[in-house]
This record gives sequence, C-alpha cells and structure tokens, in this order.
Amino acid sequence: MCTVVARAQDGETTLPSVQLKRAFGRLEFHRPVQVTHAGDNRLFVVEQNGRIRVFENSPDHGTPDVFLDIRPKVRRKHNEEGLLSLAFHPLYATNGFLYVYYSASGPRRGILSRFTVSADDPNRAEPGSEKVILEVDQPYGNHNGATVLFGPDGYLYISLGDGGSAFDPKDNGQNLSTLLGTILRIDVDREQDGRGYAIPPDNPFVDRPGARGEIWAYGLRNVWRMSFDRETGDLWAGDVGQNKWEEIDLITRGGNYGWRIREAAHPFKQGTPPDPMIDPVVEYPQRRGKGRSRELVGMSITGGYVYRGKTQQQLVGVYLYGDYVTGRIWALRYRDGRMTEHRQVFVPPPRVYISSFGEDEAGEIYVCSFDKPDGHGGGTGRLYRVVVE
Ligand SMILES: [Ca+2]
Repeated sequence: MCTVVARAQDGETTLPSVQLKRAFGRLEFHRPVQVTHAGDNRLFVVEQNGRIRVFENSPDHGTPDVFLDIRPKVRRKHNEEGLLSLAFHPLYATNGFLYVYYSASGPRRGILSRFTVSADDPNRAEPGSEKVILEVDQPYGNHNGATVLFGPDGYLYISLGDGGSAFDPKDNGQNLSTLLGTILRIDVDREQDGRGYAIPPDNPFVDRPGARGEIWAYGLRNVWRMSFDRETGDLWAGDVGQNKWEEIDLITRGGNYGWRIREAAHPFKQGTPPDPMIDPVVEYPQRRGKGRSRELVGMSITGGYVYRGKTQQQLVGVYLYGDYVTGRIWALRYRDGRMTEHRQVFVPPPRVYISSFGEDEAGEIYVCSFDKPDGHGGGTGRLYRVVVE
C-alpha cells in the first residue's frame, strides 16, 4: 500500500526542466487524444471525432493515412465523448487485432471493440471488422475514461469514469457492482459466459458476492490516461479531481482509490469504504494562494509515462504527467515504495492543452495538445516531443 502523500513543490532536485518540441513538421490533427505505436516504427494518432491516423515515425513521414474512420458510430455530444483510446494486441504483428474505446448513442454508452487490420494494407484497418467486446451504459455525458492498454500479463486494462455529472451522484466510485469508477482487467483472448471476453481467474473480486469480476481497482473518479512502466510493470494513473485536488495513483490489485469518500487525500463525503483506501502518490491543488494572488495550478490531470527512452538520459526512470487546462508538466521519481523527488518541470506557453502523453516503441515520449480546450465547433491539435531543456 502506498501511503506517501506529497504536495506539488519545488526543491533540491535532479529532475531536469523539459521543453515541448514540435514533432513531425507541421502535422495537425483533429483533437488528438492519444498517440501510440504498434511496434513497427509507425505512430498512430487517435482523433476524438472518430478517426485514427498513421504515419512513419521518421523525418520524411509524409501525409498521415487514415487507418480507421468510425466517425459515424462515434458520439460527440459532450466535450468528453468521442473515440478515446486505442491499444494494439501484444501479438498484433501476427493477428492484426486492435482495440478501441468510444462513446456511442442509443443508449448513451461506451463501447470497447476489436478491429482487424487489412490483409493487404498495413495502413488501413477494416472498418467492417468490428467485434464488440464490452458495452458500458453511461448515465451522463462526462467521465467516460478511458484508456485501454495491454499489461505485461497480456490482459487488457480499461479505465472507466464514475459515470459523470459531478460529485458522483450515484456513488458509483465505491460500488463494486458497477463497472463505473474503476480500472478493469479482462482477457480478450478467451470468451466466457456469453461475453466477448473472459475474466482472469486471479482478478481480485471474482469471489466477492455482488462484485463485478472484471474490476482490478476502484474508487476512481475519471482516470484520464494511465500507463505501465515498461521496466517495472508499475501501473500509473492520473485521476481527475472534482473542484480541489488532482492526483496521481499507483494502481495495485484490488486497490480502492477513495472516490467519493476522498478527493485525492482529502475527505470529500461521508461513506464506508468496502476496502481500505489508498492515498495518491502525489496530488496538487487546482488553485493555491489566497485572494487576488490566487493562482490556477490546474483543473484536470493528464496521466503520463515513466520515461524509458534513449535520447533523454536525465529523464530515465522519471514519471512525467501534466494538466490539461494549464499545460503544466511535473516530474517525479519513485523508489522502493516512496516518492523521492517531485517538481514542476515545464512552464507552458499560452494555449497548450495537454490531452495526452504517449510513447513510441523506443520509449520516447510525446505530448498531444489541443489548440483550445472545448471541442465544440472543431479544434485542431498537434504533437510535441518531450526533451530536456
Ligand atoms: Ca483517489
């Protein structure tokens, strides 16, 4: 259990300041919410309105191809709805399977689906190949999660928000009978009991009466981006706060991350947690100071990555994360169960909205940024590399 709580502050540190360097010439994307790879020197950018674009991860990348276009299926009524995440199967090179999570209508819900790459064009997934794996009803338009990614164990992990509105009105966070407010862990290589997936037998709640066996961790408000440290296997998540506190969590098997009894490490609403609650590794206040000097620190956390690349030696082993609204980036080191260093390492220029971090197969880290926060009426975005200043 992690019980270390530290607040955002500067101090003696080996953590280097970083810069965002515009990547891939002048390529622009429609509200890029994720950049990822399939292990073959290409990058895939998820556009929130329902397209995935692909290009060579090289200086002469050319114009990105449209890898998948499911815009007609994707619901975009709320700013947080859309095509939200993409993950390639660990055996993608041989089976061609990719998994996406998107918002849909009729009824309002989130859909996890599998698609298959074209047999004769690696830059195109077959739009007709969709196989729905899981559907989750969404009571409100916001807090849909979602990140999908495969763990080192080969299982698919999915972050799901608490269902939305504000203050978690249905108390989904502490309710193990709903998939909302959780991170799920499922086996997409097997089917079971009429579902498009199986529940791994070592999931934490498979034997608890009334609990959903898919749940890996809960008490989460809206994990917007999570990642595995490719060296240690640690699962890092950024959980978006209500009105006061944003937090980074280290996700452990069966962990209860407190929402809505707590917002980050702070009491929020009375309740009896089904399991002991785990404090965040780190939190920051949305605002600090008093009166006129009150400063906006951030309003919506974006979880990042532990850097394991080659080109930025000072960042190796450092976890980077940011804030969507202010564009700030922080870094931390974590060792032997506790955080040893933490500070803000990037002061953003205006109009940088960090929608996601991502990495290529070499472990180099990228940032997806929107040009403006609200998606209604369009909105472009771009990719940056994270480099030491
Ligand atoms: Ca929490």
